Amino acid sequence: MTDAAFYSTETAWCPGCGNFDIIQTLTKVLTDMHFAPNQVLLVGGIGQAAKLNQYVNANGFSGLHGRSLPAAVAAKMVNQALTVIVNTGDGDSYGEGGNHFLHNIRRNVDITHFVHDNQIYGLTKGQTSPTSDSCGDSPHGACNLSRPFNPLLVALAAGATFVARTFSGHKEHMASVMRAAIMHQGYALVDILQPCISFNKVNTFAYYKQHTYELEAGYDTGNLEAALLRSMEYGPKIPLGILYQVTRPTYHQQRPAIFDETPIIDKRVSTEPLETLMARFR
Ligand SMILES: Cc1ncc(C[n+]2csc(CCOP(=O)(O)OP(=O)(O)O)c2C)c(N)n1
Ligand SMILES: [Mg+2]
Repeated sequence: MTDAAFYSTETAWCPGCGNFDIIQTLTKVLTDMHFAPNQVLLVGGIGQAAKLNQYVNANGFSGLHGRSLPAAVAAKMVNQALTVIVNTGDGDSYGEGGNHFLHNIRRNVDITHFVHDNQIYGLTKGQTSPTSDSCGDSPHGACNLSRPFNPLLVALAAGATFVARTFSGHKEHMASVMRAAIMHQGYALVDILQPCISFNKVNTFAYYKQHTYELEAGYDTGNLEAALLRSMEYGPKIPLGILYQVTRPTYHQQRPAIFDETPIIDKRVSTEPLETLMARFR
């Protein structure tokens, strides 16, 4: 199978948008990992990034704004055989979906969360998002009078078992991080720096190229303190790579009585006890 099996070309994205690099890389990774389209569920909320599932030939679900994670978690709970991947924006994930972000991390459900972080509300034409730079650093265009949100630091503090960052302009790096995140057992967050060429004139392709660096070979992904320090590097130099990865029991593994090898959707449910009960009220 080629990645064309996953990819359909009609999109509503602006020519040059970083979302194209993300969709091309993701479909290639899924193909290289030998997934068939029916084995994958792609989930989004609302926004330009969130539309990705509508352009890929796999199972898809578009939820309400900020509600991609509850939908993804629910799907995984009833069908653990599915590979569930969320693709959605920084606004959808960290703003409107902030509470779901925090508490679904704690559950460690085995899903992958790719946040297309263009540091702006793209679909609604350029308002400030939680990750927009502070107005002190970036007084032009959308900027935060509030303190910018640090998703990697928050995810680490909430107990995420896989925390990474990549850049849509480095396709090979993005592919390797995506692959590792999909293979990870448990919740995996990948914050993908992504230029919004129409509305974010500060955090451009050139800006990310200049301001990012890859974690050095030998970096210890099991060291939480080191990961916390790297997650706070956001300014002249932003680290790219897997900041943290540990093995911890997933939501399913902690509840073996409910989640055995047969997914809930394949379990036969007998209505007999219910019918007997209802018969008493007739
Ligand atoms: C409940 C609700 N509030 C607000 C909106 C308007 N709205 C649609 S998309 C969006 C922001 C999307 O930003 P982001 O998640 O960063 O995605 P991007 O378009 O940048 O990829 C907002 C505020 C909405 N559709 N529903
Ligand atoms: Mg955005």
